[in-house]
Amino acid sequence: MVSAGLHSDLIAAVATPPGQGGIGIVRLSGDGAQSLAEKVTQAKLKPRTAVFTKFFHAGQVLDEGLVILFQQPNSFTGEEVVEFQGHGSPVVLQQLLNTLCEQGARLARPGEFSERAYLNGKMDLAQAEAIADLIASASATAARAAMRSLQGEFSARVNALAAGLEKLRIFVEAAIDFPDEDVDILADHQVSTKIQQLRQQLADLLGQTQQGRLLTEGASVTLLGAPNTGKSSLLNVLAGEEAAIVTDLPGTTRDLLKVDLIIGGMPIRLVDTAGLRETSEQVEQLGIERAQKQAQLAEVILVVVDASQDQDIDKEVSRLCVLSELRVGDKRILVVVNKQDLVSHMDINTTYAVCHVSAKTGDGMEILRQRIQQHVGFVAQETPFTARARHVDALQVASAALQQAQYGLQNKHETEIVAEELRLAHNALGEIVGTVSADDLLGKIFSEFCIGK
Ligand SMILES: Nc1nc2c(ncn2[C@@H]2O[C@H](COP(=O)(O)OP(=O)(O)O)[C@@H](O)[C@H]2O)c(=O)[nH]1
Ligand SMILES: [Mg+2]
Repeated sequence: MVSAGLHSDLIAAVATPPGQGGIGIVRLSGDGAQSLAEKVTQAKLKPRTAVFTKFFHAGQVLDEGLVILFQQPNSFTGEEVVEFQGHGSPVVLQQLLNTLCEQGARLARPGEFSERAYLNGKMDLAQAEAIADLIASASATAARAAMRSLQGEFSARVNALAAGLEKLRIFVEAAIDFPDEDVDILADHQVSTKIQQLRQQLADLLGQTQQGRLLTEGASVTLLGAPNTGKSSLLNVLAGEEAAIVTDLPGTTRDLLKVDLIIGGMPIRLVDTAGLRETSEQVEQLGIERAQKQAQLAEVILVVVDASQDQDIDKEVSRLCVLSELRVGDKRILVVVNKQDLVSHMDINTTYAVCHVSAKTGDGMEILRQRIQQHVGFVAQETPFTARARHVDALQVASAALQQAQYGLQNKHETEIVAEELRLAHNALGEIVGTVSADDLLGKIFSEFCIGK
């Protein structure tokens, strides 16, 4: 971990969202924050005490408001921090920021306050990420889960596993360093049992982490089907607004149309696409190519068919799969039989997951929402914490390494391999919380934050 001293040049940023508001906050962090703030306010600041004062620039009053000093290390960043709470005018806040920058501060990069909090040991990496997740949370469920991550519940689970792994590594490394010991430590069932236990705990954590990732990052769902089956109508009903143009002319939708919605607390990006058919029309053909690409990327593909067309569903879906270059039987497919209002009976035979709806009457839409949720694999009503794809990847790396370690153990001559795989698993866990981290990883994580966080 980098020491505080290396990173304490003075940084400043507007911490409240852009636009007008009752209050606007400028945050200042680093060595000399107090003396700069006292110069700008001509007031004497006391730690954790709100001081009502004017903010000056070149003898002129810019604004007035509250100023609060937080002394090192008892602040968000762990450095000397001052918060200026003025009026929420973008112009005035910018002027205050300019004043601070003219007198020794510089503009903070996105996420730099959180990055410093991490570098100064105020929180680990997963907790810092949880701040961004909390700010971006799209539902109350996601916000609660992000808060639990921020409080360290996810990190604690990772750390517990890392501690177990560390103990095991010490044991195994000892076996390598002292090969002449009478007992062959690795032949002992203890190591195998322990690896098995860790694998189980890792699998449990991975399952919950995947749920947490869905809650944070959501899933991409694409509507696909022949023209006029009601894809755009379904998008409008699910979105609760007339986002897409609906007509009875085939070939209306050409561009991809994306709407963000929440289903069961989970963010979903729903994408409407051009109807699949053979066409010589150039623009429509380009739209169809986009539809194909989008379907490749989707986590769930809603293949929409028209109930009033008397057809073999499996055959129709296969035909659409060929048209869109998908594998027949693709597990991501959920067949949506639309226009149920036009048929009196339901006699449908298909090997796909299927759902009957009417975009016109709204029948079956609630079940469709549930099916989408199930198909994405989102099950937990109350997900214990938020997580990211990065965390899922790291846990998968750890899991694969433990499996390799177990193979190595079965082959008694591979003590070094067991040790190496355990080290890889341990490292992967360290990357999640940031005890093991590459600089480019940090840069990538914090650059996704907004400025002032
Ligand atoms: N009766 C009935 N008509 C529908 C339903 N859904 C869509 N339509 C009609 O089908 C036509 C094509 O709909 P649209 O959403 O544009 O289909 P798309 O080409 O797949 O996007 C329009 O005239 C819609 O009003 C439905 O559930 N029942
Ligand atoms: Mg359409």
